[in-house]
Amino acid sequence: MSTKEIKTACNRDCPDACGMIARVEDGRVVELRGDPEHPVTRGFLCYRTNRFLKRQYHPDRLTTPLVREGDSFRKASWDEVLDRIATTMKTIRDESGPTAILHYRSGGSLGIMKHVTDTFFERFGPTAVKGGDICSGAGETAQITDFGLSDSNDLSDLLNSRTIVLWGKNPHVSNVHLLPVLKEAKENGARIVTIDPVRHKGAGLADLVLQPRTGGDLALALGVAHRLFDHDGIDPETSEYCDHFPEFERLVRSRTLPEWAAMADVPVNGLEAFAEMYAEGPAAIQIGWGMQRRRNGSTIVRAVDALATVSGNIGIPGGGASFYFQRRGAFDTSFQKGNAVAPRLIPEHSLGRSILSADPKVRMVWVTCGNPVATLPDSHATAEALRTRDLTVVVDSFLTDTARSADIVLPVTTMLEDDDLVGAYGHHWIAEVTPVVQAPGEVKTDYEIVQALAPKVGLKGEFQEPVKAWKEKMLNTDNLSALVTGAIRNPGAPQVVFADRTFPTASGKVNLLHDPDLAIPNPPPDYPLQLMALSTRKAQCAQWEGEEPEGPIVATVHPDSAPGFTGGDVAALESEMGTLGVQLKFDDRQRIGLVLVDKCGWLSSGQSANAITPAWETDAGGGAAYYETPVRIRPA
Ligand SMILES: Nc1nc2c(c(=O)[nH]1)N[C@H]1C(S)=C(S)[C@@H](COP(=O)(O)OP(=O)(O)OC[C@H]3O[C@@H](n4cnc5c(=O)[nH]c(N)nc54)[C@H](O)[C@@H]3O)O[C@H]1N2
Ligand SMILES: Nc1nc2c(c(=O)[nH]1)N[C@H]1C(S)=C(S)[C@@H](COP(=O)(O)OP(=O)(O)OC[C@H]3O[C@@H](n4cnc5c(=O)[nH]c(N)nc54)[C@H](O)[C@@H]3O)O[C@H]1N2
Ligand code: SF4
Ligand SMILES: [Mo]
Repeated sequence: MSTKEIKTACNRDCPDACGMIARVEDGRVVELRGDPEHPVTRGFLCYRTNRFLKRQYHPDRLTTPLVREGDSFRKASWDEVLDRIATTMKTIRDESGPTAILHYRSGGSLGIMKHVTDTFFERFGPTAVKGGDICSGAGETAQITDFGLSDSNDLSDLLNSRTIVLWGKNPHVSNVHLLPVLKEAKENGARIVTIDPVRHKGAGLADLVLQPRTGGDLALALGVAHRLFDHDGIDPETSEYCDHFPEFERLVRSRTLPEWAAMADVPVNGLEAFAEMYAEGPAAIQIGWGMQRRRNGSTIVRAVDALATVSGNIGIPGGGASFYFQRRGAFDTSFQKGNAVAPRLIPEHSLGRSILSADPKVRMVWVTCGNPVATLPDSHATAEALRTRDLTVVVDSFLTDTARSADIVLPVTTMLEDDDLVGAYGHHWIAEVTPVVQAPGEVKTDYEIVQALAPKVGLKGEFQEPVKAWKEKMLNTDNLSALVTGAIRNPGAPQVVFADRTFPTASGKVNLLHDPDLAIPNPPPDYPLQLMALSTRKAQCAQWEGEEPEGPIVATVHPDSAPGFTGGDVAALESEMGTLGVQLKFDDRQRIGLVLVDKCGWLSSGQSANAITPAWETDAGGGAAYYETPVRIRPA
């Protein structure tokens, strides 16, 4: 028996980008564990990747290309499918121009090599691509507007904080490698505040818990700033490095502190307690990704940025308003121009309806690293849009909801078979993804698919380069060889971002929020509850590790949100878009008015919250306002 242990990295859409060690026996991975030498991974993986081998060796994995025949699929050869795809692509480009082809890529793998697939479509067209970003577009746009850049102090810098605010963030589920840092910070004497309308495990770490109304964070941030203005908590140098400071002060003083507290629906003494802790800095705010998926999501992040700035917490150790780490910061992908040259952007938050109504028509869609039918709002429209094109190609390793809507499905490698590089959006380390085992059957990597297709559409040259050449192009060679022995810290990443208090904005100063729309969207009286479909530790978005839930989806509510029902009841959850079967679970720690379910259940299992979620856009950045769907509970 041959046994070896190989270092690799996790490429999943997760802030942590863990270092992993794969134990391989006779060509089969028998164990995956966290790399103890990776300073962020610290030797452990999350619940879902600890179970990844179920997915790796799942009997449903696709091993050959599939071609639609009526309502089902037949197996086909690569030659057959690639010839058909190439012919269709060229015909559509001749007849309708490349804008009639949409290349849609999501976060199935955060590998940097996936940019090469984008490049292929750019060179062939450029074709249409998605516009906006449903995941983090609102928050990133907010931070770019305020600071010129969205980046964070080093993760370990939290150990310099006196106060850490988890603002709309659930690290026990979505960012588990933040937990050891938080625990260490606590041992050093830091206090933790959690601010989330949903009561989750993070509250257990906290010295103060606030549960504002959803979207009320804007008022909460301004209320805290109000108290800082009245209690000597403002950095005296603020006006030197900020634009719009007087307007920001006017905005903050346009309401009294109790009025801001009422708008946020938190007790006045809770807001005051938070402001007192925050004023005793350095104070770091960890801005969660969930909070910005709202119609006022970008404004909320701008208000939080402004609070962090005027309190003097930007550009200092232990401070910050951390939303994102520049995960591509160590890589040069300038060979690809992206949205700058794309002739057409199809808004991601409303992908299905936007394809259906596009004029001129979108005739072909290529989906890679994504399952938009399950994961984007308005699942039925997305499925219909994909089913009604001249050609829809889906590249995946499972017959997902999206693959089921395709004409051709191409089988792709998993992260244990791929060859790539990853950066993280939750820390500054980069690592190499190593193919630890061979792909089964006729499975190819995304790059191998492009390599095979390129000559058939008249693109040669760069797409015949080996992976190593691309990696070297994207990262300097010395670093590439350093990566073989494990992760390295991006040498260009700051320890403290904006330490010199100059900002890559037009004026070089922080652009403080000053003229926001203060309205907080409310559900209408006939659908008085709000549906929030949130991340679960059991799944990576719509990848359920072979444990897809069955039966009605569990909906957690405060008992007063469902009068006349009892916990355990099966009920119908209705929105204006349709009905979802749910089983009610009562939890009186939750806010009245919220309905909590796991995100990204499959449409084909009747579990898709997105089937009843309208395609609402965030106020900036083209995000999806996932968590505002007005619903009501009816007897089943
Ligand atoms: N286990 C697991 N981990 C994951 C994922 C997964 O599917 N499963 N998904 C990954 C992905 S795609 C991403 S983008 C990241 C981040 O994934 P997210 O799921 O965005 O994670 P969080 O940043 O924790 O944000 C969720 C929190 O935001 C809160 N929130 C929502 N609305 C509001 C509001 O109005 N105010 C406040 N204060 N809070 C609000 C929710 O109640 C929730 O606790 O995690 C990744 N990690
Ligand atoms: N209601 C609601 N919906 C949400 C969210 C929410 O909070 N609420 N969260 C949203 C967020 S933050 C995000 S980021 C999206 C995520 O949306 P998606 O990115 O669509 O999520 P996944 O289900 O992870 O789909 C990724 C697919 O890529 C495949 N894959 C994995 N590796 C590779 C590879 O190397 N190549 C190819 N071609 N495919 C690969 C996987 O098998 C999987 O089917 O979901 C969003 N949807
Ligand atoms: S999904 Fe995230 S936490 Fe889990 S192993 Fe991958 S990078 Fe680490
Ligand atoms: Mo995401």
